Amino acid sequence: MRIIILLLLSMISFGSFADDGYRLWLKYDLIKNETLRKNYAQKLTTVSTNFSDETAKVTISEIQKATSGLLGFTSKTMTSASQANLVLKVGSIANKNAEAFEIISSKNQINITANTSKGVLYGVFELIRRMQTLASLENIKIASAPKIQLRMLNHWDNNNGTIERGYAGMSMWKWYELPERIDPRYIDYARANASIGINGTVLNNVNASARFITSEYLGKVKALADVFRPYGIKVFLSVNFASPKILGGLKTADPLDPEVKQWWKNKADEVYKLIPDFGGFVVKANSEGEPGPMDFGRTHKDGANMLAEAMAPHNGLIIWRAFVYNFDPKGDRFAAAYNEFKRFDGEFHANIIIQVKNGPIDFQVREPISPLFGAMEKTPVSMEFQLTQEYLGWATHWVYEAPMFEEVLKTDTYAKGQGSTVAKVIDGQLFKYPLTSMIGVANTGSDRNWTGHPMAQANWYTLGRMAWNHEITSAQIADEWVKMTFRTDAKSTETIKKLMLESREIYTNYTNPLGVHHVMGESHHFGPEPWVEKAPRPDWTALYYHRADSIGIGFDRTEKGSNSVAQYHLGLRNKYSDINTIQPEFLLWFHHAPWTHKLQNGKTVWDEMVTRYYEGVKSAENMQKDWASLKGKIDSETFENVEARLKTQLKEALWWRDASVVYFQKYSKMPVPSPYQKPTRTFEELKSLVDVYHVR
Ligand code: GCV
Repeated sequence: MRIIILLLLSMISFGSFADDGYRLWLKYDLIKNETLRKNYAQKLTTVSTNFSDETAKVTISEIQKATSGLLGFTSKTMTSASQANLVLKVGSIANKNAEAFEIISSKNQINITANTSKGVLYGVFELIRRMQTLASLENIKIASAPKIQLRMLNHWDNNNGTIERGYAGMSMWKWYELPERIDPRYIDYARANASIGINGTVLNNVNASARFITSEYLGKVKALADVFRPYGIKVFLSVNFASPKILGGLKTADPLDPEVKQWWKNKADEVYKLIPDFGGFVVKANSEGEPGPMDFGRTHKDGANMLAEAMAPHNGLIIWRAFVYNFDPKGDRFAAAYNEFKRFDGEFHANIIIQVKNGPIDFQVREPISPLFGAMEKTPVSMEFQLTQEYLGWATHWVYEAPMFEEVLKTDTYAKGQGSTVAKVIDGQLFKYPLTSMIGVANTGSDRNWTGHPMAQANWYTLGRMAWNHEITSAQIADEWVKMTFRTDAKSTETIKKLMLESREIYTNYTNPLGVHHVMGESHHFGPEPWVEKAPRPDWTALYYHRADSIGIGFDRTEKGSNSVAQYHLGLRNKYSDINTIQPEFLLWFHHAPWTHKLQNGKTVWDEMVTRYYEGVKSAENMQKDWASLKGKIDSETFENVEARLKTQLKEALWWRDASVVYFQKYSKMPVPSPYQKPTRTFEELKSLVDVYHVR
């Protein structure tokens, strides 16, 4: 019997088992090290709680799942703390944050205490994470509290089951089955989110169908809210600004119209009657064809404040997106959001958050920060990251996004002198924002492994962990995630971490070196299409951004050009303004650099661009080699899945490289520098490859 068990254990640890990835990072496979297991077990044989709400039930259930999987027995519940090893307690702790927790362990006991049951749940997940990563439970003394209040996913899911920019199947929300049937997946979704501190979910696309706030749909939304509540997750909805017309039959949706105001008030009352802890509305207004207050000669401020008034009696939030840009032939899309919102700073109601995208253009591969971070002193602004890889190779390219988020959060806005980082803006420290939030556009779908690319699960994981504590580095997050997800030997763990940490730069090199941006396929946003010169709007072309000509390449945003750089505080402006000292990664975001301009490494812009395209491809090839070393070290299903995707990635990296080099060479007229070989495919051949994606 012992032999069979050992055999089974070794099969688990050496990856002979297939794993479909459904369990995400919450894998509770038996810990092989017997001493460690016994050590953990001593502290977890029995558990007690001094609270008995719905959260208590899911907390105990999670402890029992974890112990039975990791340790091979199920913790017994005790009625009194004196009989228990694991004591879960709602009490008063030093940090008054409702989500904070403390973990203190002594020889045979662990105490997790929090001000609320939700805080205890987070503490329990921290404890489980420690066991999953095989960390010691001896003498723990942890006090933890989130740095950001609202840590949220935004699903761009439509009510017909499709997901805008979704690459992992269809929507997980089965609207046609709700409210009667609760898919068990909803519970696993809530567990996964709670385990990383995510406490809000916007269920639907910001390009919102008005249907989501009909009585019919609100009943369905309530069913989901009831599932998520014990896990501390609040539900939000994106709303269509024209709803009073579409649903209410009113003649207008003018935010200053008394009937419109009343319509929204009634709607808010209806929502809160059903879902008393409803989070709020997210609004994309007057952006990319969505309706908004400007349709009626009003402003973003008028629209947001009107909705905020309707929600205020219920403590509901309005999250108003700053992603707005009208085409201005003399302007620069880069500057649009700042121009629109800066002037209203301080004039928004107290329950409004202005949600700013990561990047003044649109979640590009590498963007400088939005100038709005650091500009809004009296209005809370929040960070919108994009987890789904719209511009990062969908689900065939491996891009671990944490280094990108880290880079952005650490960027200094210089708003109040040196050290005024984006992190300090959005966590409220810098301007004392009363509301703080970080959201990620979700990368989940109905695929069995949730995210399509198995490694993209790490991006979801990152959002939660960074929103809780933006001081954790991307390397630390990778370390946790790999250990929890793969539980493999130390060398393999290091290999996967290395691949993760390098992946974003590799992708950037073969797609958008030196700050080239918005050169992806038109509308579907996949693959290279730098030659797009005509689109429904000029600022949807590639040419608008790269501006390649016989002299050089890049968008001049200095004072000689659009002067958008002036929207930054001086410290940052200086970093970007000088073509000779700017970090090469941002060069073409701010300068129209001559092809022959010499970078600090002595190479010309053209040579450095070409080098990066080629080196990016070479690195993509190396990713395959590194991955191959993991055969037998992780489960075979994930191994083969990633192995295949890496092949596609390399094929597409070559496509990006060749298409970009051949196209830009038409302008530079410079040779491909040695030791690199000129692409053999013709421009026409490369151009035609994109058609495959256009018919999707
Ligand atoms: C939801 C980009 C995307 C759109 C998205 C929009 C937004 O333009 O391509 O699909 O729409 O951003 O964030 O509103």
